[in-house]
Amino acid sequence: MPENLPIVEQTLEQLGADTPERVAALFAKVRSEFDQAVTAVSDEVSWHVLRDGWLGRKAGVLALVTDNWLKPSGPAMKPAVGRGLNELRGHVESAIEERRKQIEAQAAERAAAAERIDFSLPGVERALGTRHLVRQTLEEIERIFLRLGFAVVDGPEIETPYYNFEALNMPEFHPARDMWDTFYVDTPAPNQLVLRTHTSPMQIRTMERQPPPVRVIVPGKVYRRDNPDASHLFMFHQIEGLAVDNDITFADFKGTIEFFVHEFLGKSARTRLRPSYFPFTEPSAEVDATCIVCSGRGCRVCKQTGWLEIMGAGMVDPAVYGFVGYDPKKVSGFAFGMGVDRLAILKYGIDDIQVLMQNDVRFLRQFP
Ligand code: FA5
Repeated sequence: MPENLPIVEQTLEQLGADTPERVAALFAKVRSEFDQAVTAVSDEVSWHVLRDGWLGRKAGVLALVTDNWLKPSGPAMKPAVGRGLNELRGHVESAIEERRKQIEAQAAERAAAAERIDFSLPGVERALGTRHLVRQTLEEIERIFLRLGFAVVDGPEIETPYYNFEALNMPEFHPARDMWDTFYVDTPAPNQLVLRTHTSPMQIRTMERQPPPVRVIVPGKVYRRDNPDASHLFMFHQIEGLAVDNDITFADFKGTIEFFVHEFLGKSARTRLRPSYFPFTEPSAEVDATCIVCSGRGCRVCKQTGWLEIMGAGMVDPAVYGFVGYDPKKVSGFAFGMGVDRLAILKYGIDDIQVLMQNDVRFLRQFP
């Protein structure tokens, strides 16, 4: 109950209101108190206080007027009191309702103003993403081989042992399978699947699909159970190369690789071939490039040798042609498989291959 309205705590008798005029004067006083109170209401909270103070069932002003003025009054005064009370109630209820609408409208207006867009404000600058360094390297290598007339093809990352091993001249139990520590997919025995350990299965799939001549590169992910260290990942990228035609020689291979290394690492980079072994090439070689971190002087990245191995390669073993229906007496060719992640760290002088997979934006931002 509003503090400045003690009159509603008293009866009409106590107030000495014994004529309809005096009663009307009392109602007028109450009404003017209310009018002041309702204009002072400015928000939802003070509106609730006003409503409870005036319309509250037990202690609201109107309830007190009913209890203290109307109920105790005798038949002579009752009609005047009743009329006064009805008028007051009608006025109070409609004014309170009116005020509620005003307050709601004001709140809605404020919310709309807060949402209004100021087109003159400067925009929020969003950092543009960049292609990952490995992807950039893949694409750069692709461009070099596209210029040499190679086509780019894709292949599945989940392979059958037939393509990953057998057709590459490694029958079951062939010891060379141990060269690649393999992830096996959990499938029932006769339908064994592996995560490809290299991109070489695509040599077979490509030759199965088309007659010679073939000139393709195959970029993609490969998987091995290798322990990660500064030069090893268990998921990395290779680019397979395959060129098969009537009279391709080892000299063609050397020329192609030298061209590639000069384009990719620069004219001062040199290559060397070391004899090696792969079941699907004969002869086989490993290709080293001069370490560009130390220009061949020897450093941590090249383990003090001055050279970094960048690919395995060789002339396609005639036995492989048997798996794809090519005539080994008519065709010859070379194949190679290069480690893209290794080439990326070599080119950019990164001393730990694992940063390529950590996706630390502070690292990635250095290669816009
Ligand atoms: C192969 O995978 C053969 N398929 C390559 C090949 C293709 C030979 C065609 C002949 C003809 P190798 O296991 O050496 O070979 O891997 C090729 C390259 O992949 C390596 O030179 C190296 O650059 C890269 N590499 C190998 N293991 C890892 C690894 N754990 N992490 C990152 N790069 C690797």
